[in-house]
Amino acid sequence: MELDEIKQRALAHLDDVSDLLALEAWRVAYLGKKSPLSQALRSLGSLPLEERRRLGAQANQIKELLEKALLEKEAALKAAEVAQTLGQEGVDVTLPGRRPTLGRLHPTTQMVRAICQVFVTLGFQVVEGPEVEWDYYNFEALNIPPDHPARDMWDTLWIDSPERGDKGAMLLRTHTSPMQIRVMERTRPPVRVVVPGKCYRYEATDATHESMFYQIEGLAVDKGITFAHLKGTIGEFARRLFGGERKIRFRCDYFPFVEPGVEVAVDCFACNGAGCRLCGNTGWLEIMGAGMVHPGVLEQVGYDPKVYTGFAFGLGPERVAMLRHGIDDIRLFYSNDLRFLRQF
Ligand code: FA5
Repeated sequence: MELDEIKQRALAHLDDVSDLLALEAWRVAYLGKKSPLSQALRSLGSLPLEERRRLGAQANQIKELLEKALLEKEAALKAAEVAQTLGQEGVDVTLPGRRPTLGRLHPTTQMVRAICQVFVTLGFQVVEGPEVEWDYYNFEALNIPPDHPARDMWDTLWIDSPERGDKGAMLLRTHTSPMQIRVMERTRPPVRVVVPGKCYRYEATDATHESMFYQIEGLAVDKGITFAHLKGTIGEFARRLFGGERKIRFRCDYFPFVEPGVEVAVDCFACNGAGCRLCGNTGWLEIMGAGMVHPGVLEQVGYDPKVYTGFAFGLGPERVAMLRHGIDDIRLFYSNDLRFLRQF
């Protein structure tokens, strides 16, 4: 077969190729070892020199041309295949994208941050501490020895641990007050800290009690700190968070690690103080315990109670969030109902 004829036939045949399988057959037929072109190239050796040169150059030119045409056809067939698949799957690239679902902070986290922010602007530093504690920090160093009746105030979840050093048994902290000791142990006065974190109590849940909840501890120790500083700080905090119209009540309360001790309550938002299910018909919602740091506690950490005095408080951010948003059941916070959580 004439070289020119081989070329014409190959190109004409290539036009009819419509898939990759047929293209492979074409390659074998026109560029394979047994193809007329390969045979022509092989037979060149038997020709006279002049003719060998002329036909050799022509045959190589055709080979290059066919190889190029093969690559182009392959690319075109692959592109057509992709376009067809997209068409079948109904992909419409002009459609607007699907908006990804955005997460958000849990209402307790939002509240904890807002409360800490108020205290930061009042000069307090934010620190955190362990949720798994030693008896020593949770009770003993806070003036609550093993057989003290005040232990009944905190229904404790004890941890059965083989380790039992000089700090007593292991437990889940029932309040954030152990951090008062941990902070004072490693700091010289003045001290001004707030400590947010989770606490655990083995108690029945109701509209205002959870077995896992947050507290924010506050501690200020310096020369000349009085009860007036405590009242002023808490009053300022309550005004910033609840506005001027909510009433704040300080009442005597007992905590072994403060003297005197108080319970701070805000008038109930749900009934405006008239009494309802939420406030247990008292008209008030307790949000924190507080008081002047007990001299025995200061001595325990090596502070001289004749030189230094201080105040401390422990407040419940869920209770504050309930007051702020009008939530009437604390159990909603941790029952993972997105209809509730999405509102914040
Ligand atoms: C204490 O835990 C003391 N450590 C607070 C304190 C700190 C007093 C420093 C003096 C000085 P109490 O058990 O009252 O106190 O808890 C303090 C606050 O934590 C409560 O006012 C309430 O807001 C919150 N709280 C307590 N128990 C629960 C609970 N089961 N569920 C939700 N919040 C709670």
